[in-house]
Amino acid sequence: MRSWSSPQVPRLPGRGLALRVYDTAAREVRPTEPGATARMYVCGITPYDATHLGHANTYLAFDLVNRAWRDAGHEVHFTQNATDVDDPLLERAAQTGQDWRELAGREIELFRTDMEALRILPPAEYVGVTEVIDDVAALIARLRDKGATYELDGDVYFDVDAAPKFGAVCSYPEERMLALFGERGGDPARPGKQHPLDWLLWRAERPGEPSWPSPFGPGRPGWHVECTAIALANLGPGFDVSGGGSDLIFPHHEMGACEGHVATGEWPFARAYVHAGMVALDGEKMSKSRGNLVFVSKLRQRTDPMAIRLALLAHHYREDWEWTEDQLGAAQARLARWREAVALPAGPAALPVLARVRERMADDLDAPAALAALDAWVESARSGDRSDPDAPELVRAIADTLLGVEL
Ligand code: 5CA
Ligand code: ZN
Repeated sequence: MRSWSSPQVPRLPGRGLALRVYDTAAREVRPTEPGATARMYVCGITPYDATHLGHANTYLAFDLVNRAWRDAGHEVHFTQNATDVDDPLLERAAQTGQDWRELAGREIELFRTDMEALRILPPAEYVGVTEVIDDVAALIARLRDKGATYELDGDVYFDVDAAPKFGAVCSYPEERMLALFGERGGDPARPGKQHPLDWLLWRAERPGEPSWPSPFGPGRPGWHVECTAIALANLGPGFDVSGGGSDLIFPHHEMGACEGHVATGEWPFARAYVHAGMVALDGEKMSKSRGNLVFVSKLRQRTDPMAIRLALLAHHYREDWEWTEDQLGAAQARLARWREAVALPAGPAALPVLARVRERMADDLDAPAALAALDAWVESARSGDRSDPDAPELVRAIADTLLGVEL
């Protein structure tokens, strides 16, 4: 489906450093080592109740990856899905008496508008799951041919014992896996399964639910295999970064990695698993099911989206943090100070700022330190250091290119 439009990204003098990020699977910060084209898959929204600040925080993190790679001289091939058919979406549509397709379409459109306003670079492919059901079914058939599946009352399951790498992404003990699987859409207690952690690949048609034809009969795909199929079809195995919020580590990215491995025989499925922290409100993770949400579209009615972006950038992407209104005020004040400073006819030399921001961002996307480097330049400019007439323009470009903040 349609992606969203891209902001301009100015070229900076010189070249950015090789990006290092925290890889959940390796449990350490490691260099990304992409080829000429870096490949990234970021899990998209389930389109109801979009776009809240938790979503925005996660997509901003991967936008910083995208920008750092480009600055380092890579092309970036970025793919994202929208989970436009799934249990919670269908439940919400039923509760509110809406057509599920209309609900999904409206929320996806709102998401696009929010992403554009936040200057998030768009994916080359923005893929709705309902557009590619045949591809997903073909991947399930491949898994079946490898002997990794079984049927239960017409549904198709992945047999966890057929996945030699199971656990390699999350490194969680089985007890924790079982608890999270139950909380995050899995069915550990379903009678008849061979193992409680076996996961659904194809759900046979139920009365009143949408369904598509497939080699396994009419039905719809399970969640994890959708992203695996979309990533494989667009990026191929061994892509550079698989991304999402930390609530996707298990089961979603663990199970997706196993599907990719068993289907292709190649490991790793993604070379790095990168996860953003969770944004909370009133002491709890912001989530659609709890309803404790702050929407980007609501905030945009009363503030510049660049202030929203700055408020998010003030937290390291891996931090779990709580949204409070005063953070928006602080970001608005920072934005105003920065804009005032880059409007001056000259300022202190900015090449050292560029070097510092590049260095900090290449080290696992240390945006708070990058903001501090720009703050320091802004304070010197405001207090009268006017030695370099080219500096304000360069600072404007640094903020835009590397942080996505338009001044
Ligand atoms: N459609 C699936 C991924 S295939 C999904 O998780 N959708 S979602 O709408 O629930 O979340 C979209 C993205 O936002 C995911 O990467 C998720 O990890 C992230 N996310 C959700 N809630 C928060 C939160 N409170 N803080 C930070 N990120 C969040
Ligand atoms: Zn996903």
